[in-house]
Amino acid sequence: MKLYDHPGFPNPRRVRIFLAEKGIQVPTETIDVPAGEHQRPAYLKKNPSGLIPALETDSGEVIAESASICRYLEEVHPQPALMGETALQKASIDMWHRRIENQLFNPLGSYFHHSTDGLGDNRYRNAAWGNHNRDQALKELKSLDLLLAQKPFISGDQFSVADITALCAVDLGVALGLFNVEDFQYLHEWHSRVSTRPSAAA
Ligand SMILES: N[C@@H](CCC(=O)N[C@@H](CS)C(=O)NCC(=O)O)C(=O)O
Repeated sequence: MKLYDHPGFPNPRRVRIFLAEKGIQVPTETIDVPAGEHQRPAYLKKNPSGLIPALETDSGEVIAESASICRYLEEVHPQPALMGETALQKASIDMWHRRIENQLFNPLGSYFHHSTDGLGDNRYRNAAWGNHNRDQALKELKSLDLLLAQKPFISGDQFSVADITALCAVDLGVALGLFNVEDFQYLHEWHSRVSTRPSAAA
């Protein structure tokens, strides 16, 4: 297997943390996103979406989308389970994972691309849309804070892929200067719990 990656970027980090939790080591190849390598034919041939991460399997298939890469890794390395074991756990983790992606991670990405210099390229920008997404993400953080007052991890008692995606999103929001985790009591406690896991350094 090989992971197309870029150090410091939040979506590839989701996969790197997932791999670290599983104890799997996979060679990585850095795609120079700031230099536009992800939009060049050689990479587009592997992943037509032109985004990272992507995982190339030993048989040469390419899987993109962080959540789908994690799904594949969970299937080929089921333990420790990060996407649930019972039907109910699987559905609950999937539900929270989708919410974190849709209500927090993706809005922060839209804020980054529309309301900041983003990747510094000439793509379409709409600052009002970016700010709307920022507000959506901040609203979701408040809701997560309430949720985490009742349980240690996003989907319940067990650490899961939903926590991984939430951690990468929260760290992105902090890096963008949008909030401090200390401003949210329970989210702050959760953040300390998940950030001190060795995988968080990935
Ligand atoms: N939905 C994709 C999003 C991937 C994504 O947006 N990756 C960013 C890096 S964190 C990227 O490749 N950005 C390049 C660009 O927007 O041109 C996933 O979940 O993996």
